[in-house]
Amino acid sequence: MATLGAHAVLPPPLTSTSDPPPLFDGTTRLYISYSCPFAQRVWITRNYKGLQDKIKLVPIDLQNRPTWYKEKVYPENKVPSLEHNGKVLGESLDLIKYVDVNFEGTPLFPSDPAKKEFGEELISHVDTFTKDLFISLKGDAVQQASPAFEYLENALGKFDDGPFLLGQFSLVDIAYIPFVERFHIVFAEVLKHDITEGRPKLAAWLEELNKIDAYTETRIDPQEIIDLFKKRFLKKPNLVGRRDSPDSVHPILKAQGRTTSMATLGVQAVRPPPLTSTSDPPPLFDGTTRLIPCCTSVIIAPMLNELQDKIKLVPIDLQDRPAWYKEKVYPENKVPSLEHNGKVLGESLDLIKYVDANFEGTSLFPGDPAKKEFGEFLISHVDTFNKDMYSSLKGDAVQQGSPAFEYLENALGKFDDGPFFLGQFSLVDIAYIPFFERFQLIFADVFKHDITEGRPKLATWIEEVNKIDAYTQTRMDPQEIVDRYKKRYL
Ligand SMILES: N[C@@H](CCC(=O)N[C@@H](CS)C(=O)NCC(=O)O)C(=O)O
Repeated sequence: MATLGAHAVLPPPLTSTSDPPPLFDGTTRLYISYSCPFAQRVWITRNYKGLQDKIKLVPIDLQNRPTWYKEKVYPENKVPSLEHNGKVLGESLDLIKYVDVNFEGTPLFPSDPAKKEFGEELISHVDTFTKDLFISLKGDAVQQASPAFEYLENALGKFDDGPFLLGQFSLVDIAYIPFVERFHIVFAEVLKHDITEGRPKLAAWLEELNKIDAYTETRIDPQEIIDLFKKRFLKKPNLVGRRDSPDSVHPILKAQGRTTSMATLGVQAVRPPPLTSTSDPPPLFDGTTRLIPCCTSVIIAPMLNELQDKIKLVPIDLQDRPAWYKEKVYPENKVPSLEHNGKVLGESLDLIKYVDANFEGTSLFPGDPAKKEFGEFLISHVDTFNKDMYSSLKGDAVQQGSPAFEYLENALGKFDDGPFFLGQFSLVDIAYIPFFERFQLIFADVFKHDITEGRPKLATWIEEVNKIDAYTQTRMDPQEIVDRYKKRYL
């Protein structure tokens, strides 16, 4: 991800075994910890004013702090601190003003008296604001934190010459954002609550801030924030309870147009339970057509064709696979497979075509030669698409995944008689959607990146696909997808 990529070029933190820098040699040094929101304020200020060459960043490892930091640099032993002109200064709110006034670069505090006064008021309120947020975590966080976010929403309405707290970007935004960023992530991930919901100004503010490199370069991995909060601030059982509450709707579910969680949809309830190593085999080759499904793609076709009665769904538990599956059903021992007319067939891309061609119901592949050709081409590309996506997860995913999504965006421009790849919904959409669904979740959840941003056709496509019951019925719980991916790929 971009933010992690940025860290790659940043210096490693100094630890208890690191030598001190040549102190008081005339260099201006900003001591920070990469994960400290207070330090982040000064770091953003330095970046925004373009002072990268003037103020040297010295990250230290707070968990394994060098003793010379307290003894020789900053007796308070906290970050941030700034070594400048033979002195060391601390306190982030003082430091952002100090850097703004004493260094070159765009001034970050307005001179207009009304803005100045309101700016001072907001800055003097920020400690109360953060304290209220931290306290909210001990109770019903969503409810108790609400006044703090409402305060910001109201403050954002004060000046209308820009989306920031004083209209234009200023030290006030810098004072608030490191904390809002953390609570935004934690509320979304842990409490399944989007703090920008019903707060359009807050939403716009975050969106605009996320366009400012000086800030985005200072962000840390959201997972690190979640882990830290879980460890330090989120031990209360009522919060853990909320996580699994069937009433809470994951923000990404909402983004996908779902208004209720999987649990309340009862989707799992109507699906037969997966067969395990202790389950008896079904009465094989008795004339029943059985589909052993995997990822959702191959289930969709029968659903859409209303073939539920014709094709029996037999899920198996891959983690605890019945031995008879390999021995008697499908020697490849993979899913999906289809038992039909005394034979067992495999390979999802072949199966979707097979089901489409050999069963009744709406045809899912167009007869038009141009569409047919492009459809075949897109289907033959889906494995490459997936491979590219999986390898992007190993690097700077947002950047490396981009060409694959651009490919889809372009493909969606080919036929204009509908929002799908071949205009109307077809096997091509079915081939891509299960993977797209997963990557959309992972990118949103892990990399805080909306893959439909700047890709209007892709946004419409996913919106339209999400209206198709045959597909939505096959979706898994997003949290399960995210957890699995994190464990396996990230
Ligand atoms: N009020 C200070 C707070 C700084 C602060 O608490 N920093 C934390 C890291 S986020 C720290 O250095 N903690 C180390 C300690 O307290 O020993 C400021 O705004 O700069």
